[in-house]
Amino acid sequence: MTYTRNSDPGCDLITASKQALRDPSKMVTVELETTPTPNPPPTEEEKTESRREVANPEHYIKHPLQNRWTLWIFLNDKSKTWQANLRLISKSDAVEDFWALYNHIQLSSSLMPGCDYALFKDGIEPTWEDEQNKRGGRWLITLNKQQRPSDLDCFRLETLLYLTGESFDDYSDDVCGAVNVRAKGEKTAMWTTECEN
Ligand code: MGP
Repeated sequence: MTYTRNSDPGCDLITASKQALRDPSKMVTVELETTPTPNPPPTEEEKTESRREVANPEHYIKHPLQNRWTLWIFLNDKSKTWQANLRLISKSDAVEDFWALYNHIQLSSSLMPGCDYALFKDGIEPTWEDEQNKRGGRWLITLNKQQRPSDLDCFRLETLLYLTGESFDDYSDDVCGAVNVRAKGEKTAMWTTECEN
C-alpha cells in the first residue's frame, strides 16, 4: 500500500498504525513519495559571482616564463664519470611550474657534499662542451664558510629567481644558466655564452 502526501498521509498513517496496533495482521508497509524541494533560483549577485569565478584567468592560466628552464642535479658518485653524474630533473616554463618544482626538491644545504643543482635554458646542457657554452665565460660568486649555514639556500634561490626572471636587462640573452658547486667551498657560477662580451 502506498500513501502519497497528496492524499493526506498524516491521517492515513495514523489510521493505519491504529489498525496495526489493534490487529498486527493489518500491518502495512508504507512508502512515502516525497516531492523534492527545488533549490531556490540563484540571485543576480550569485550569478555574477559564479560568472566572475569562471572568467577570471588568474584562476586557470599559468604565468609564462620568458624561457623554458631545465633543472639539473650533479651527483657525486665517484664510480661514475663526470658526465654520468649529471642528471636532468625537470623543465619549467611557467612561474607556477617553477615553484611546484622548487617546493619538491631538497634545498642545496641538505644535499650530500659534492652534489648540487644547475639551472640552464632549455636546450643548453651545463657542460663546457655544449655549443652555447664553448666560447662562453662565467661570473663566479663564492660564499665563505661563515655565510653558509644562514645564507646558502637563500642565495641559491635568489640565483634561480634572477635567471628565470631574466633580471640582467640587455644581457639576459647572454646568460646560459648557473652552476652551483659545493666542493672546495660554496660557489655559484653564472655561465654566459660569449666570454668576449
Ligand atoms: P668543476 O666542477 O668546474 O669544479 O670541475 P672545480 O674543481 O671547483 O673547478 P673550477 O675551476 O671550475 O672552480 C671539476 C672537474 O669536473 C673538472 O676537472 C672536470 O673533470 C669535470 N667537469 C666539470 N665540468 C663543468 C665539466 C664539463 O662541463 N665537462 C666535462 N667533460 N667535465 C667537466
